[in-house]
Amino acid sequence: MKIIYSDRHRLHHGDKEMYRGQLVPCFEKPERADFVYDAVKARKLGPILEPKEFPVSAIERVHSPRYIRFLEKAWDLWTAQGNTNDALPAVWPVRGFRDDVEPEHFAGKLGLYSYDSGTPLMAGTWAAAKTGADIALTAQQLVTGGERAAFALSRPPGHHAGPDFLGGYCFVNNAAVAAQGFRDNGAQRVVVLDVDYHHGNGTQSIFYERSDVMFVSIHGDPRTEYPFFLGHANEIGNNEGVGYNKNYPLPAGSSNALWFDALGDAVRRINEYRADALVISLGVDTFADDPISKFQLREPEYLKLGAQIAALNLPTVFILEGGYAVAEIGHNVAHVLQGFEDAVS
Ligand code: OKP
Ligand code: ZN
Repeated sequence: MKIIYSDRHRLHHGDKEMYRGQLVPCFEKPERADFVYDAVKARKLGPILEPKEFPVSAIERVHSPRYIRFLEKAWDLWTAQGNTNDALPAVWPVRGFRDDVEPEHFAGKLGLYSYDSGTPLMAGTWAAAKTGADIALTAQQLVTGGERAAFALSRPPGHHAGPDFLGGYCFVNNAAVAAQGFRDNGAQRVVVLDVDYHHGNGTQSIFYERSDVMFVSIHGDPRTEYPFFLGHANEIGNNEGVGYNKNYPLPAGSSNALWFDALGDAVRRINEYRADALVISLGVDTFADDPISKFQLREPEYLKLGAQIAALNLPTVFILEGGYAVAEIGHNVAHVLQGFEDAVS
């Protein structure tokens, strides 16, 4: 399959994130994409292509314009206050606070448009995030144009970014941008299947009241796992979207058998939905040795996952999300894509 990649991911290289009350080196770092690049290249999984550029309006199909305006100008506003280090939020409008008035002070703006203190923003963040969306849209357009599948090899990840907020290392929701791209290019029904260890709260929020994009996620139970405040089984959608959101929260430490039971049920539901296109939020922080996650997948499971995705028999865009066992992330991603390719050919 074709692989879409740009060096511009390097423009985003967070220094520290808040973790257990301390600022620690960011888990989400440029080397992640380098290892994935090396692995897909070594395995000759397909040609590696540069993204095309798309108008920002394509991103605003799933994110609010005022949020995107903020991302575009955030670094300039932050440095205008004399700051040179990464920006991290420290105050948020929780229950009962106003979110309709954008504060003038940058600390207030950043709090309004974020939900955690683990997602540093720097000079190149917007450029890297914009390129991530371009990569997702380039992959989607290739698949709309007849390719069986494509892989969007980008970072930072996107599935925690909601309609108007950043968080969880995510700024622009690449999977949502790709799903909307499919819709805007004629697909009637699109599925986003999120197999990252963490619930894709941003993607769920974007499509929660819609029946034309079904969101399905297998993840660590939010009672104990990040992002803690969304991802429960009883979140089934709202209004038009009722029945088109499906969560499989699994206990931290779950066996691979349990994980594949969930995938089997997800596959059955996806088949029933009769989608025209599929977007995979491909996080490999489900890996047994991931430093921040607690599932147990390894090579055989990643090959099997790829084969089961192929069996859905849908035009498919894979989007890179999490995976923090940096030295292994490339092999883990490559095994999913290899399992897919072996099953289609
Ligand atoms: C992004 B993705 C505590 C550790 C967890 C956020 C994890 C975001 C994961 N600061 N921090 O879903 O892989
Ligand atoms: Zn994750």
